[in-house]
Amino acid sequence: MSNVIFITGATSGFGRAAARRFAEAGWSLVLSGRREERLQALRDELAAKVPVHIATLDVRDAEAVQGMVDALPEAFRKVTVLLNNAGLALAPEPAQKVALQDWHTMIDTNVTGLVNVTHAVLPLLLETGKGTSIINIGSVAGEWPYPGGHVYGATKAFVKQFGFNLRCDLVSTGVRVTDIAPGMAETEFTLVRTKGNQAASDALYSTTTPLSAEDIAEQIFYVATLPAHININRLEIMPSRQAWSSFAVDRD
Ligand code: NDP
Ligand code: 8X3
Repeated sequence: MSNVIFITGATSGFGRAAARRFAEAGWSLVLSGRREERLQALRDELAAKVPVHIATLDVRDAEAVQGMVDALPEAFRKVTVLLNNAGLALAPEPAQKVALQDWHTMIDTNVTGLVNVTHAVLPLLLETGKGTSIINIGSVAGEWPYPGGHVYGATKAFVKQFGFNLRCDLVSTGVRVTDIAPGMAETEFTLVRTKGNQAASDALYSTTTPLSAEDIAEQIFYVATLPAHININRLEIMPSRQAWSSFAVDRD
């Protein structure tokens, strides 16, 4: 029986690239996201190579998440990797200008959604046992503050700490936990963050060399396929053309 990866947010960016990378290696795929037509297109692309199960899912809906996991066909229940990737940033402006709803949407998706999926899939990982992994997509924003990061960075700090705490409880179970924390990567992330501003997205990425979705998929694959006795706790990855900046100081 082949390994199974369960991916949230498989319709775009890192999630879609990961689906392609794991398919190349013969893994069975459980692909979820809200945009059904994209899931269907990805299944059409990959189903000739590997078994693919698709499910439209909003990770914010705990009942729907549990229902989807309960309804997984037998061939997809022996989950080897849970890739908690679905997430988003909104409102890249100062905190004092941000609508409360945008903060809620980030918390509901990046925190509550990730917790919903982890809680529902964990029993399957425990059943599979040794060598399985929960791979959470955090961010450099979970470690390093920057202007406009407000709740987004805070949700990714939650992702990191939740993963570390999970490790403490899962240490004897064979289930590994990793926080993969990318820096700037060109996906639909900025298009979503700016609510559809393609010019802003192009401007951010076009004058530097960002990470690609495939770069991160390769790191996910690396972490997932390490020998069972190795756990990478946190993997922070930036483009070589991105680094930290100096502290902001308010002056007279
Ligand atoms: P994309 O916008 O390209 O992909 C985001 C994915 O998340 C989509 O597949 C989207 O699917 C899914 N998603 C969003 N909201 C929900 C929801 N409520 N329920 C289910 N799925 C959802 O961005 P990335 O690939 O860049 O983002 C993936 C992860 O990486 C996110 O957690 C992001 O925070 C993180 N990240 C991104 C970085 C970057 O610079 N790109 C850097 C560091 C971290 P759909 O809309 O179909 O539901
Ligand atoms: C987002 C990455 O570089 O915009 O998670 O903070 S960055």
